[in-house]
Amino acid sequence: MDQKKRIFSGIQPSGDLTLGSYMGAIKSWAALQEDYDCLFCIVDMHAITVRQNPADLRRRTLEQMAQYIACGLDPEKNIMFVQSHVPQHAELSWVLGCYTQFGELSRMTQFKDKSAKHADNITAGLFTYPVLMAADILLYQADLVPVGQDQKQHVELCRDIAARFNNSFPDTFTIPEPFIPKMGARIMSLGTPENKMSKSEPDGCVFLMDSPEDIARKFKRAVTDCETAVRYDKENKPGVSNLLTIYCAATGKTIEQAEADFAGQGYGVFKPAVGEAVIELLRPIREESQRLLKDKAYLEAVCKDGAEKASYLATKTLRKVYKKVGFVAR
Ligand code: AQP
Repeated sequence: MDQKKRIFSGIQPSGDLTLGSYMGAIKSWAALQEDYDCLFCIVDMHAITVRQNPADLRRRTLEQMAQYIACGLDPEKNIMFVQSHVPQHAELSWVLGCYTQFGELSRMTQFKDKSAKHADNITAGLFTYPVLMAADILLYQADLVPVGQDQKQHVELCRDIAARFNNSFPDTFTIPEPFIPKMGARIMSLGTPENKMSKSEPDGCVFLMDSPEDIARKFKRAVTDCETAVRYDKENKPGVSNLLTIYCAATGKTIEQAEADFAGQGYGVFKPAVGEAVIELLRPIREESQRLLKDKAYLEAVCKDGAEKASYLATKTLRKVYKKVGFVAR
């Protein structure tokens, strides 16, 4: 029997998970778990590349595990773990950093964007973030990395680092491929639909744990335009197009069906209907997350079990890497 391909994927606990995190990433991960050998990580070490409140980071990490499970990721089928519980990520990151050029990291657009946003705190960690991401992937010899458009450059760099390392030390790393799942939708902010819905920018975000009342209110206030037609036109009608994308992702309808549903009805009917579809989509996820969060011992056990399984795989790679670069065996 063919061995399943391995996938590594992670989300930073840098804010509460949003509708964008779900529709753009977690929902498609859930569809992959049957056919692939998946590792789903909560990348808390990446989150501290910008300042975090420690109590919030701790709370969000456990909440994120509950939400992964509530969204349909199965801890029995996948390796689900917290990045900082597996110290090999930091260890491999150091070695890979010594095989990465300063110039390569300087060209990363996410570094340029984030350093502009956090101009008072441009840390070495923010600069070397892609090296840690390469370590996350290469540690597990992942074949595929599901990524949004904004992370594609980082996966390209990871491939370059792996190829360079393999060139000096053959057969060390699997070269991973970026993988853009078919179902992934890019969800924009409800307030500024030109920008991505981002969990570290709460304005215009719908969070997975929002109450139905909050969701309804947010959709009623969503920015649209001064026309009345519900029509998909990303260029000229970014707000309405984003709402249509959300409505279709929530209901499984096509854009054409959705446009037909609201033909001649105006935004006063359309916006609350999108809100309603999202309320029903998120209701079971919120309720199951709340149930799981009451069972802290279970969530901690999932994290512990995941870290042990991840660590077993990570140790094999790290041992090989240490030997190849010339470190004396412990
Ligand atoms: N709005 C979105 N639409 C579609 N996909 C999204 N993702 C995030 N927001 C949307 C996808 O989620 C995965 C993990 O994201 P991440 O948290 O590791 O990093 P990010 O993309 O930088 O997410 P945020 O919410 O914008 O976080 P901050 O503000 O902390 O940087 C990725 O696959 C991403 O595409």
